[in-house]
Amino acid sequence: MSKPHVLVARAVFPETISKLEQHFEVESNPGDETWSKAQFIQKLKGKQGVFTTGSERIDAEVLDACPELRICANMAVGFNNFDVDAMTAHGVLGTNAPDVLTETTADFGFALLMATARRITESEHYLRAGKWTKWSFDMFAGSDIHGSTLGIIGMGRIGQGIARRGAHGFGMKVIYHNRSRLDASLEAACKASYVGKEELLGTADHVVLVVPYSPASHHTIGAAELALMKPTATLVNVARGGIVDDAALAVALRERRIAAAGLDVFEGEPKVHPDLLTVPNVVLTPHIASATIPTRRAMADLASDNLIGFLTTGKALTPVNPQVLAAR
Ligand code: 8YV
Repeated sequence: MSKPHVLVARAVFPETISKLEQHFEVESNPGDETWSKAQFIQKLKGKQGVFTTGSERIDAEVLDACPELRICANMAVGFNNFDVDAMTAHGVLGTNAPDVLTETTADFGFALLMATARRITESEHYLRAGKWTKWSFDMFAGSDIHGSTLGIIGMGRIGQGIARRGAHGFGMKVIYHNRSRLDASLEAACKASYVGKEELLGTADHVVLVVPYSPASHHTIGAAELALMKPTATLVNVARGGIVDDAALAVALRERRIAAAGLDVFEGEPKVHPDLLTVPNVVLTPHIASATIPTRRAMADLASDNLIGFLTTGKALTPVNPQVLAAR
């Protein structure tokens, strides 16, 4: 019996390709070439599965052009690159890679918060530029983390990880806003209190965004929300580009309407709004929150296990549209 055909859309660990090759005829992208949508569709034609990394859009155009496709396995917890309704209508399963990146991403969210509040990169740039000729009492004075109020918008697994770090490690008071309130035991574990979004924005010293992207969460933070924040507050986005209106944020930072921001994700990334590149009070990182080798291996393993499980036995570990499994 011939093996199913699978496309791996981006460069990944060689071991991931070897593992997939035990089960499938694999076409991969070892040079990590950037494919246009037309090239992607051309390569995907005739394949039953695709390994994606979160940046390849799977929509009706792709699905109509590739009727043999049965599964798209994302090496990412976020799956806003999937048009889930169109996939379900075409009987195509989507899978994501949750849990395995939770603690690594929460570590990074906290690191970005600390770098932002304590002006670590801004002061390093100053030193590297040879501008440090004399110490002064208020040089790069930032804001405290310990004992401050941490406001988390989006209290899923990663949000809870950041809350636990803040409450237990740094004695922060944690408030959160989420589509639905957590049950009492989870709130107790995170020492977190549920508040409305406006109250959170007006109260928190540090606001961290960990909400999934959808049309409903587009520009969760825009000019109006930034205006509610304290002028001393910081904002961190480790969620998705588009959750923050980057142009409005650049204005708020330049005019010091908030103190600082830390961004790992951007609207239209890898492009970054040019105004963000010129304001000093923002820490910018290139979407690396889950980037440790053990975690990226675990994400690649989970995505490949989903492909192997579904195409060989009809089962998947982490489906995002399980109705496709139920309909089989
Ligand atoms: C990924 C992420 O590394 O998992 C996610 O949703 O944002 C990151 O962990 C990125 O999407 C590329 O795979």
